[in-house]
Amino acid sequence: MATTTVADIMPDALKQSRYHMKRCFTRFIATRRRLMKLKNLMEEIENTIEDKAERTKVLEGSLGQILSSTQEAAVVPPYVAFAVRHNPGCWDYVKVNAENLSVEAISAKEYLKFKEMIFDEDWAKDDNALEVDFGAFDYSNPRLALPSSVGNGLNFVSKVLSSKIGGKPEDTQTFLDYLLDLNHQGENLMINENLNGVSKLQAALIVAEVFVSSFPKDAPYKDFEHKLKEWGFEKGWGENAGRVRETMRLLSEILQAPDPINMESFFSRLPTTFNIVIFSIHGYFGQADVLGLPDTGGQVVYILDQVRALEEEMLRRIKQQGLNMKPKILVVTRLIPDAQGTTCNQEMEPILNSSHSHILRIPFRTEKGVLCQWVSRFDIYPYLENYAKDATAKILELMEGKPDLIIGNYTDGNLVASLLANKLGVTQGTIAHALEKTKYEDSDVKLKEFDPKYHFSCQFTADLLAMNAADFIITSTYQEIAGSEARPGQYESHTAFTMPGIYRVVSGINVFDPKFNIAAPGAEQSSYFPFTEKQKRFVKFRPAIEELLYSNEENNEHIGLLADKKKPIIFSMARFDTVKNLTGLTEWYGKNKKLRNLVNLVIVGGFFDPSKSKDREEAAEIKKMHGLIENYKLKGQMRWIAAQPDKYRNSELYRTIADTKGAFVQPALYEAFGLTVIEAMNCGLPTFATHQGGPAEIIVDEVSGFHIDPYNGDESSKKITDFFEKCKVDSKNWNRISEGGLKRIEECYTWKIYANKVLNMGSIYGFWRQFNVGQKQAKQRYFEMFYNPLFRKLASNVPIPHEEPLPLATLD
Ligand code: UDP
Ligand code: LCN
Repeated sequence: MATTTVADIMPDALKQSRYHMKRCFTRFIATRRRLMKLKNLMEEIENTIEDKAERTKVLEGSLGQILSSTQEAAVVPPYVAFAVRHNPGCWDYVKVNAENLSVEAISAKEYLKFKEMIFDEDWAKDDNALEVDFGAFDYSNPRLALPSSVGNGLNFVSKVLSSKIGGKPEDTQTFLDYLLDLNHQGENLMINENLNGVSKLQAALIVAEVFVSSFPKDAPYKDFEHKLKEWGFEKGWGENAGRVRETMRLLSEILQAPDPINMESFFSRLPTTFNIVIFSIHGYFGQADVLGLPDTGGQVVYILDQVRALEEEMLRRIKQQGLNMKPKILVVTRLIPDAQGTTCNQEMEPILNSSHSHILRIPFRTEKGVLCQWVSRFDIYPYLENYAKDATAKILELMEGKPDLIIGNYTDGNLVASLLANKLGVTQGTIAHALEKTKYEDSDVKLKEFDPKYHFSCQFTADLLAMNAADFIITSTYQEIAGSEARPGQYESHTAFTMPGIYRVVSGINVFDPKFNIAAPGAEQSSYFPFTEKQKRFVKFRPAIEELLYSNEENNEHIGLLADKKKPIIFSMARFDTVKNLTGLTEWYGKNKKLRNLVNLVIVGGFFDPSKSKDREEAAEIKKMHGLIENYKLKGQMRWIAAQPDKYRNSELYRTIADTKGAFVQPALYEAFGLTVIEAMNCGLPTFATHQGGPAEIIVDEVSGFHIDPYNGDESSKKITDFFEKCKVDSKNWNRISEGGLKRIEECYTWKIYANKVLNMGSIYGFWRQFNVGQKQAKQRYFEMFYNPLFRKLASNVPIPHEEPLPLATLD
């Protein structure tokens, strides 16, 4: 279907089954549902063509192919408009006249209008309704073509850059100007004005390389610094003669005939990044006792581990460059005066196990003063503009100048990062973890229903602005960008969508944009290491863990008992959200007698008194869990432990479960990435994880763990049962999966791999910006046009809590 469109093949396909299709389309029109998902279409087809053999025949061939790739259909009689996704990122839209089955290709815009007709007819018919078209600025930018290359932007950009540098002289000059500009607080690095021409640089490199070769490889830079400086070379080439020579050779080769491998390697050596700012604003951002507080989960773990990894890699690179400056990383978050016993009311906090990284907290300011209490991430928008202003001043003061790289985290952090990066002209990366849009079905077109509670009009606008402003986007998985065969990606869902009454996005983001890069996080390996590394084990936690799992007492930390202490344990740990599906797992276990005989169940999460939860979803889950324990009489085989904030103890808990020859189960209905999955795998604990989202990519089914279907409990619990039955007869089975998991982690999921990739992105996209100056400026203007009249207005509709704010002076 790559060259022929759906509009080309659908007429014939319909003709071949005209009788049945006529009836099906009549039924589509007759049904009261106007926005139909694939499952609804199939149900209607099943009800219309009752004979199975007949139906199978109709659904064979191209008609079946089109229907199975259909994401949804909008029914506006006499038309049924189809949105067909034949490959990740590749969509076709058609409208079919239900009366005569004529087919016509339509644009994304026309399709969106069909949807709007269902929810807001006046808006759909308004010829002057606001349309957003970020694609209009991308005319000159190269794009990836293959769905399989999506998320590999760095590699693509290196290729494009090498062909540019080897091409027009003005592009080579742009490269030279970039090198001439490299400095640290005004001090030149790499080259100075003496080498301001390409041929001058080439000639100097030849002489310098011969000169440096006369020194022993380990001779320090200072031994030959003086001579190099005379020729126009500054510090930054390397710490010793060997390294300097290699870097010079790389540059000579690039200037002679550039190639992407040398480009990437040269850019990874360039001294470009010393100061980084990371915005992670919402939630309780702290280093202890915060996990499990509202809006506070894996993102905090991710940012703190990310900082440590980036700092380590920056220190390594700075040393190799022969420089002695110290890197600085600031994680900028919100200061919450009413800190609920956490450190979130402190302005500055050094990041543990780092030497040069800090948390900087800046309060939310309103007209009346400083906001004391926590606010939900959904209500955060009215404060962000002042926040960005206050943050800018403080960052410039603390860093004694501009940062080299600004990274945003989640919608709020990304918007503030964009405001700051635009203002200061600094390279910007964004991270989303999980975009909210795909979490709630039809959250765009049903805006009127969702907006009062979630303020998605603000959130989707902020997301759209930030993803377009960013120089590069870091994602944890492919599915986050472009989904899977069956399901559109989180970013992909921002390509074309509509919020009736506000605006219609005809081109929001393109998943083939080379700004997308997959850099998966890791788990901090000094805590999460294999259970077999006996000498490293945190033995001091043994008694506490023994008590937690096996004591006969029930208290406010654990309820339920494990009568047979010899059985392996299946273990799960998560926030107590509905989507995490811990109650689902408990029910699967409760129902499966075989599994109950084979293993015990341990769940960590939440707490036991639903009346103490501020979160409606959490309270409902707690009640449900009590009900399940009761109904399935689980006491004796199950232990429910309240949320555990100590990561060191938790790591030992994973390992203790591995000692029992148990398994970790992550049964979420949807999981964006799933840090617990890689934590368990790092500890050598065989893992069963949801196939909905990130874990489907992390685990290779039956090699490094297992995929389970959270919507099919019987099948999933059978898969777990089969594993433990097999382990009983073949003891090697458990080890095979444990080792497979560890191997997978080493190959793909470590913070070292992550930090290396992200710093390379900072360096290469920092240069890539120079080639797109005009386009970037135009986009920035578009950003401002949107931000000023539209986003500000939307944000001003979000209510500010009534509580008395602190007067500003109180915090000084
Ligand atoms: N976690 C924890 N104690 C708990 C529940 C979770 O320390 O009681 C940690 C867990 O070890 C992991 C993070 O919180 O590091 C959860 O991250 P994940 O990506 O699995 O889910 P999220 O909460 O971000 O949706
Ligand atoms: C948010 C989530 O929902 C998880 O799936 C991720 O693992 C976490 O952030 C860290 O990226």
